Amino acid sequence: MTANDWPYPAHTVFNPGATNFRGKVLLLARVEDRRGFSHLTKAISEDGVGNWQIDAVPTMKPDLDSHPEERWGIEDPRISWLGELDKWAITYTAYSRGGPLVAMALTDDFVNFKRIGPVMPPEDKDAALFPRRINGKWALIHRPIVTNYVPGAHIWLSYSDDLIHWSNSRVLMYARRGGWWDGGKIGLCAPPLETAEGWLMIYHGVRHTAAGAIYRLGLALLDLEDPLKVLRRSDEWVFGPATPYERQGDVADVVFSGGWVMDDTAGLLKMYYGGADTCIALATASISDLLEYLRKCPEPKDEVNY
Ligand code: BMA
Repeated sequence: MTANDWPYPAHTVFNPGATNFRGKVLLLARVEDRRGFSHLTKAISEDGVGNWQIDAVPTMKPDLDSHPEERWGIEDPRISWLGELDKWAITYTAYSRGGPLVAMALTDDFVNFKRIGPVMPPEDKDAALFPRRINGKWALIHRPIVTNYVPGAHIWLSYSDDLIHWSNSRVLMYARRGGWWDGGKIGLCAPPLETAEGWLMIYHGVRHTAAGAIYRLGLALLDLEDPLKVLRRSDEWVFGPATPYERQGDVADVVFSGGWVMDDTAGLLKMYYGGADTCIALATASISDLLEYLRKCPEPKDEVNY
């Protein structure tokens, strides 16, 4: 989908969250208006490929009266189904005057949203919840940025009893350095997916070049009961900008995924992503291929030498 498919004027549509919803696929797209601010709008499809039914008006707009931290828009949602609460949690970037932060909202119908509000202060984004408690706690992956001291944008994990208060924060995965495809800056893409072998994690890595940044995706596998234990991490990226709609647009050479849905009968993972911050695209992979690939990836014992 592009802005041309949208039922109301929009500059770009990209970086959607995704979930299975009442037997269909639901995307919550980031829609950027001509001021430059984003809101979220849902699109629903029977097969997750075509014939998208898009809301005629924005589904979730910044709520400036109660949530001034949403002043410059809400961006890049991730959707996690929380079976325990019978609700979906949406984690998104609220672009505040003090910088981007992680905010959270709950819904059971994608019509009404109950905001929990900011859960991580700036600068922090690329957050998603695990779908269930782990050892009695909710767990959130997020990506703060450090500009002084030791620069780098690494992926962190924090825990909570109530989804509101977060603590026990630890680095889950360091960005590599130097020439690596994920040297300097990494961030979670879609929410972690539970498999028999571990939590499947997909993340973006940014490589800064003379022509600008390249956003590509890599894979990792986390221990089911202690996700801080990274069992596998791909040395190589597995998905990068290749087609014209990934290479050209508002921000060239970007693939950025916020959601995937699993088709259990076909064993197929459908990954929805933004191309060049301008369109929404779909890529599929067989889950068994991904796990087989990860089994051959190294155990990341050697992080200090990245
Ligand atoms: C990141 C996020 C994404 C965007 C990407 C590339 O920092 O803001 O929304 O797709 O940059 O521009």
